[in-house]
Amino acid sequence: MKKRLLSGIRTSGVTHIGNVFGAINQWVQMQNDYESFAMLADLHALTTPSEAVNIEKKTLETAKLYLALGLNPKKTTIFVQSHVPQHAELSWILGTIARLGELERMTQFKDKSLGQESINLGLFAYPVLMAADILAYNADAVPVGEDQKQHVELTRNLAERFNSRYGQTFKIPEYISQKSSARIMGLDDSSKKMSKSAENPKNYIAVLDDETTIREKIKSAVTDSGSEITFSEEKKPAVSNLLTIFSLASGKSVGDLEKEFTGHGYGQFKEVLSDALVAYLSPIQEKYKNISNSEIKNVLAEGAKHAQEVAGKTLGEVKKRVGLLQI
Ligand code: AQP
Repeated sequence: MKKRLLSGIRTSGVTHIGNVFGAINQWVQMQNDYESFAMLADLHALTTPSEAVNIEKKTLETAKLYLALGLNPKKTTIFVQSHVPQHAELSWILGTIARLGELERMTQFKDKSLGQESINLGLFAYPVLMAADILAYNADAVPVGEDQKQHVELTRNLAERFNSRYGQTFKIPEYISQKSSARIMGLDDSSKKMSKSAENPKNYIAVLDDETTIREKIKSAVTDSGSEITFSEEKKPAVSNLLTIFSLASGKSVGDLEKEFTGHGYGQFKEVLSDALVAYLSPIQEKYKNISNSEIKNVLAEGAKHAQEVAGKTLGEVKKRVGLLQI
């Protein structure tokens, strides 16, 4: 029997190359070997209301990007989180075994709540919902960027706690990431990750950015002191990030790129990097344009049906385990 994979993206902001290199490309590679579930996390988007604007439009846009980036609905169940009510139900049950202290330690919560006057319960409970997303499918593998590692660890802890309290129910999922792409940094600040909620759009390259925008953003990307194009996360974090992006977009190794640009300045390096990004993103954008709303809605309807079946089975088992009345 194939192992199961589950992952997802919040349907807020724009999908950027960090999401693609850090997460989606792994799902595309793994869909041949795993029974795969790719979620559009619209309930998670609601936890930051200022970012959750045009959520319906963004859900359709992100779903189309899943297809354009290579997810195949015959191999991957593509579905919207809010179409599968079992996620919220399981989240409530897991919330009864999660501890306040462990949720307070989540760095994403600390970062996102910093400076906020009032913090909503959803933002605090986000990692419990994420645990429910994963455990509802009894996923073996969760391919995500490094920023989500702590949430997968919490999921493992909750699964173990549930199993020991109520009997063996959940598999313990594994966090999967690729070292080279697990943390793409912002173009405007190489000490912070590239992020869809960044205030400055020059922080990221969106998958749907046009050629002019890509060139402008790369031109204004920060670099480091000195003029050599060499990889050193400590000494040259910004240039190292650009080399990583270049390598992922072109398929060339970082070492080969260092050799290719020995003796060249940042200006020329950035121009050729822009060429590589345009060449990488253009065919994806072309595919995206050709996917109609009705086509993607059909994919999501099919996906919801299958996801509900699988998650429904898990929920039935969980309710029995915790002792809720069955009729
Ligand atoms: N910079 C990144 N490098 C590598 N992987 C990344 N991911 C996100 N940013 C990077 C991975 O993409 C998947 C979807 O994440 P998301 O929907 O949370 O997108 P985001 O850009 O991380 O969104 P926000 O709102 O700016 O930040 P957070 O993370 O606070 O929600 C995940 O697998 C993520 O690891």
